[in-house]
Amino acid sequence: MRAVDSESLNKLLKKFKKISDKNGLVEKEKFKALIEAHFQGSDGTLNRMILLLFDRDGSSTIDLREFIMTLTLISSNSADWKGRVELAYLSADLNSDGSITRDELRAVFRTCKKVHIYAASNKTKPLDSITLDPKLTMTVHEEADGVFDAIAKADPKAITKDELVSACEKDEGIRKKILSTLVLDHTKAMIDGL
Ligand SMILES: [Ca+2]
Repeated sequence: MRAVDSESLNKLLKKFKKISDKNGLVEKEKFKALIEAHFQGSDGTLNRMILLLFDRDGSSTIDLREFIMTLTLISSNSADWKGRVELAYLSADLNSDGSITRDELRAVFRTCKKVHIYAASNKTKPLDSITLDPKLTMTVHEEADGVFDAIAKADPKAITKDELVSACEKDEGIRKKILSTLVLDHTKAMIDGL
């Protein structure tokens, strides 16, 4: 992990203090409320994806160490694609069972499409007002399936972390698509706005 300068560390500490409870934790529900306020809407997959970026130990709460670790990783401009692919892996394994299924990847792609529409509207379209029509849903699923089928090797039903990392290493196209599922900029903006 790259070192954080003390100024940005102080900033992060202040933000964390704002949102954490008396036990020094950010509860899942509190975090969910922050996400829904930022995106002006409720999307279960998005809530889960962003929580998973932070909640490394799966405790459903975010502690200071997790908060700083993830934001440092998000903020670093380094070309550490591996670290980012690992984040993409964490947030796409929606049920945290250690692999990504076709349905999980489809759900992630659908949510990312909605987030892209939200961002492209300059945030004038609340996330809650965005639905994908059947045709667009099919297109998004085809895109997700294309990535899934290119990666799934040992088990055609699920992608492991090793498979994901190695596919991203070999194929820049896959890497780009996987990295585009990360909602890091939005997450950073959400925290910056606290
Ligand atoms: Ca899973």
